[in-house]
Amino acid sequence: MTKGQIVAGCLAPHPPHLVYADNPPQNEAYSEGGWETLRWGYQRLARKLKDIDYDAIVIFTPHWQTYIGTHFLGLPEFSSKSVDPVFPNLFRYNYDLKVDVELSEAMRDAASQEGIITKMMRNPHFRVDYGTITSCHLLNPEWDKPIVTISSNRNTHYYSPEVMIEQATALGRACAKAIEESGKRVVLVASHSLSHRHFVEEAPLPEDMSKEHIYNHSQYVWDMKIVEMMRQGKSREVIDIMPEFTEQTIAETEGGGLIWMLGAMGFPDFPAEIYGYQSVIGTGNVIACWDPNDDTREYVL
Ligand code: 2X7
Ligand code: FE2
Repeated sequence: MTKGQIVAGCLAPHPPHLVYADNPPQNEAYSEGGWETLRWGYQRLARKLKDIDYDAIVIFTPHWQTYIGTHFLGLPEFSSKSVDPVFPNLFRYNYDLKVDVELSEAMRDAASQEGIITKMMRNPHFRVDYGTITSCHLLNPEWDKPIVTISSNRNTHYYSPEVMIEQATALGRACAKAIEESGKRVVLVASHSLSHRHFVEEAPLPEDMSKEHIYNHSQYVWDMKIVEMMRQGKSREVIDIMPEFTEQTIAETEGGGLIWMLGAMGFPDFPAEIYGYQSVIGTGNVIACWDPNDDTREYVL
């Protein structure tokens, strides 16, 4: 069997506002648009992924929070309505998604061998979190690939950012090994924002772009520092300054997604493709892709 491989790694933020702004038939809310910089960036990345031959999407989300170990989706299908608990006015999305259970179990086994506590989610009534739904919808609106969601074990809160780096890196290594042995071609997705302070009051019209801006200048400066390092291929350095970045900007990196993904990819030293940066209700969001193929990697923005 040919070795499996990671064919792309995407940093894919999941503000539900982006799905709301798109008005897909699955979402019950209606909008007049908004956040085009991110949505157009997502559309471009989705077009790139269409040209890549791959079997499954593996996504790590900070909105499936588990306190005892790392959990993996473990049934072939999940369908329900996903409602954002903070923004139910924007996001009530009817989903029906397929899971690559074989790959999920293989990653779980590999993670267990690394000493990580794990569990398969076998409850058919489990509601898949809105981070998974939003990032997957925007990267692959056709939903024509099976996915695997991996939960975020709360290492940062329970222990420290340093322990999260250790654990999420080990998990990434384990997932990469399982992917290699599976023979499958896989897209990895870290679903989260960068800086994460957000306004506590919503504009009367959420998509009123005259009200949208980054929470404060220091959040912006931190985000740009991280984006610049991504552009320069300094993924290890991004991880090195992550504890301070996370603390200063309450960044959603605390969930471990980016660490997991870069760890699985062996901390790439090639430049990330940047597809867009924009604030959503004050948070900082970048869409980025690490394409390991020298022939297809682009300078996007
Ligand atoms: O989960 C989110 C987020 N990460 C960023 C912005 C707004 C809402 O939800
Ligand atoms: Fe989030």
